[in-house]
Amino acid sequence: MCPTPLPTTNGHANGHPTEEMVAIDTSAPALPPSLNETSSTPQAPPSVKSHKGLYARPSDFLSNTSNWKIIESTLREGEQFANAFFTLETKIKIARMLDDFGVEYIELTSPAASPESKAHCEAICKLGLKRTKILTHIRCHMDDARLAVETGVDGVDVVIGTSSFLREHSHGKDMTWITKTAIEVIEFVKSKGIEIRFSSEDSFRSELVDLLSIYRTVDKVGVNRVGVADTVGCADPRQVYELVRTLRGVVSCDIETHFHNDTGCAIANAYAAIEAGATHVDTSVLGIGERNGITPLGGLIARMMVADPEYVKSKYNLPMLREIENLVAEAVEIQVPFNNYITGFCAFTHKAGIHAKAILANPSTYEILNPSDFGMTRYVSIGHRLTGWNAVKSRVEQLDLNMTDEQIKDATAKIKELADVRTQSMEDVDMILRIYHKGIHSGDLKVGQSAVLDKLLEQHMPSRDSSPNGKANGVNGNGTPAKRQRIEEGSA
Ligand code: HCA
Ligand code: CU
Repeated sequence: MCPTPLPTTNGHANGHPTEEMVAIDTSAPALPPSLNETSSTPQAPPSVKSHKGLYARPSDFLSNTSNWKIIESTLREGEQFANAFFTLETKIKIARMLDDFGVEYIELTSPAASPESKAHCEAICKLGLKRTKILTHIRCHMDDARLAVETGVDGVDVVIGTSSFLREHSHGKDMTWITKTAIEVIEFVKSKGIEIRFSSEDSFRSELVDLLSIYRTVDKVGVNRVGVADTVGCADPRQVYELVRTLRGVVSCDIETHFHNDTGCAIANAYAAIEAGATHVDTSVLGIGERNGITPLGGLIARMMVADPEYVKSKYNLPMLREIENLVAEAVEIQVPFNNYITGFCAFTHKAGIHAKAILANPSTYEILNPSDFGMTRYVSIGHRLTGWNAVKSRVEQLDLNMTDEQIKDATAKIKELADVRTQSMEDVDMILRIYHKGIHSGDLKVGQSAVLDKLLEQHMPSRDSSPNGKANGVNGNGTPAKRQRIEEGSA
C-alpha cells in the first residue's frame, strides 16, 4: 500500500451543485467553431465538415478512430496498482458497471496468480454480463493456459517478454522457445473455442525483426489479436504510429495496444495506435496499474470524443463514467485527480473574464467537449480578480435582480476590488449584488459611489473577513474551490 492513503472523498463539486457555483446552460453543444451552425466563424471546407471527426485527413486510410474497442483492464492491470486490493464484491461491482458502461471486454487477473484470483475469475464469468466479454491474462505457458480455459472466460490474453532485457533478466527464454510455446498455447486455447490474443511484453524495446516474425507466425496460427505493449512507458506517438502501421501490413488479425504512462504519453500513444490501424486499446479506470499506470478509460474517451463523437456516444454510457471512477477511487483509496479528464472538479469550470464572456455567448469557444454528454455541469467562476461583468450579469439575471449594464459593471468593479484582497465566495458575491441592487433602488446609492457602497457593505456584511486568509480563500477541505459559481441551467 502507498504510505499515506488519501481520503476517499474526491472533492468533486460537479454534480453536487453548491451555492458557490454558477452552472450555465449545458444544452448548447460544444462543437468546434467550424462545425457549429450558430458560430459566426467562417465554415470549414466541405471535406472537413462532412467527416465525422474534427481533424481527419483524407490520407487517414489506416485510421480506426471510428471503429475501435476497449479492453478494460482495471481488474487485471489495475490490480497491479500499489493501492489495489479488490474483494470479490468490489470486482463484481466494477465488472457490472463496466458492462453497463459498454466496454467490449474486461480483462481479469490470471487464475494462476492465486487461488482467490481463480475463484474470482470463475465467479465473474458466471455473472452473465450483458455485453462485455471476459478475458483473463496469462503468461505464455501451458500450465496457465490450462487453468485459464477452465474458468469460463470468453478469451485469453497471452503475454511474454520479447525484449532482450526481459529475455535475459526475466524469463530467460530465447525467441525459438517463445515461438514454439506460443504456437502450443494458441492452438490449445483455440481448440477450446474461445478467443486468443498473443502479446509481446516490452514491445518497444524488442528487436523489430523478432516482433514481426513472431506476430506473423501467431497470425498464421490463427490468433484473434496480436498485442503491442509499451510496458515501461518509453514509447512516443510517432514510434507507436510507425510500429503499428508496420504491423498492420504484416498481420491480418486485430491489433491490441497497451500503453504505460511513465512519461505521460499513454493517451496520445493509444490515439496514435488507433490512427495507425490498431483495433483495441487497453485501459483502466483512472489509469491505475503498475507504477503510475496505463491509458485511463476517461482520458481515452475524452480523446476519442474529439475524433468521432457520434461513435463514442453510440457505444458508451458516458454519464456513468463519473460513477465508475468514484467507485474505483474509493476502492483503491485515492482521490479523483483535480485535473482529471471530463470528471476532474475543474474540467468544465471557466474563470477568466474573457473566457466567461465567450462561454456565455457560445460554449464551443472554450470547450472541445460538452459537459452534458457526460452528465456534467459547466461552471463559471466569478468571485475573483479576473472576473468580468458579463459573467456577473449572468448571476444578476439568475438572482432576478433588476440592474442595468452600467450598474452591473459598477458592481463588478467592487467585486474585483474586494477580490484583489481575497477571492470572494459565492455567498459574498450574491450579497454584494443584493446590497448594490437594494442601494440603487432605495436611492441610497448611485453608480460610481464606491465609498457609499463600502458603507452599505459594512452595514450589511459586518462579519466579513477581508483578510487574504479569510474563509473563502483558495480551495476548501474537499478540494473544491470555494469561489466557483454555478449558473442555473438556461439562465445564461
Ligand atoms: C506487465 C504486463 C503487461 C502486459 C500487457 C499486455 C505490460 O508488465 O505487467 O498483455 O499486452 O505492460 O507489458 O501489463
Ligand atoms: Cu501493463
